[in-house]
Amino acid sequence: NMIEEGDRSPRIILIEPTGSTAEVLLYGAQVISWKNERREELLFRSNKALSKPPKSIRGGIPICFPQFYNFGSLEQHGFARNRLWSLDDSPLPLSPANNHSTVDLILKSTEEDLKTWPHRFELRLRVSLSTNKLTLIPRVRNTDSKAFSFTFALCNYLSVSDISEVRVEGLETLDYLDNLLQKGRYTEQADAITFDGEIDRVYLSTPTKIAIIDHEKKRTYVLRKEGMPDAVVWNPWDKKAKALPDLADEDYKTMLCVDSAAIETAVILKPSEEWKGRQELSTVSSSYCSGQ
Ligand code: TA6
Repeated sequence: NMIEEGDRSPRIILIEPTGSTAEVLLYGAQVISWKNERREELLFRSNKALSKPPKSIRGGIPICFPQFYNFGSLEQHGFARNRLWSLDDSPLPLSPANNHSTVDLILKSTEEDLKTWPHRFELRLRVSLSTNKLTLIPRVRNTDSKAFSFTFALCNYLSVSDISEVRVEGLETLDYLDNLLQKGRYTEQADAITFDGEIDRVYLSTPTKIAIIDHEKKRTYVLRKEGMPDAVVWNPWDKKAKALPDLADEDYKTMLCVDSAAIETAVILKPSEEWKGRQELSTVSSSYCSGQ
């Protein structure tokens, strides 16, 4: 076995016929790059990212499991993003069209993990790349003899040209939990979400489609999700960015996290049951999107 425990370098590179690419680390099953056919990077990744495990890289698409946030004795956002995953040798069937641009990864509970989270599980992630589209399919199987519950998120660090010019559509009128305010539910009043300060919210039971519109780049990211009813919206803004050791002071201007998540209602799995989620990130030019 050439892969050392904790080594962050082993990665899978997906390439599809138009030349777009994605890079997935075995460490955390973290997608750390997604480039379109013009080789433009679509995911934010911090240049100050700490290069050594156990901390996952700040950027790309880290996975939060078995919890989002930091309740109890489990580490913040769970341990899945800080473990070395393996290639899954028993994946879901694949359509021939996706054969060359898909990777299936798996993380199984270890004896060590059972000490902090005493539930045996198999967590799988399929990453598929097609023209203008990156699809992630997470699955969790209960391989234990008792039921367990978990919360989950795919944290999409999107690369934007200027956060003050970004608009998010699809979350208006929804209820949300606000990590910056006192506990409780709030209701979104704005027609679309724009950004002029720190934001850290969990929008609840969102529509399956959310659009993140980058006016300056004339690019719109469309996030479609299933099985993950909530959506986290996070930007640390200047003060919090300064406080984060793995983020440069100005980085908050060019990133926005919009996560697919199951947070408010934990997923409950009985023995041998499986949960499956799905998210598709795609890009369209904004002119095409307007009026939709
Ligand atoms: O809602 C997003 C969030 O939970 C924020 O509170 C912020 O801390 C962010 O995730 C990053 O968390 P991390 O553990 O990756 O530093």
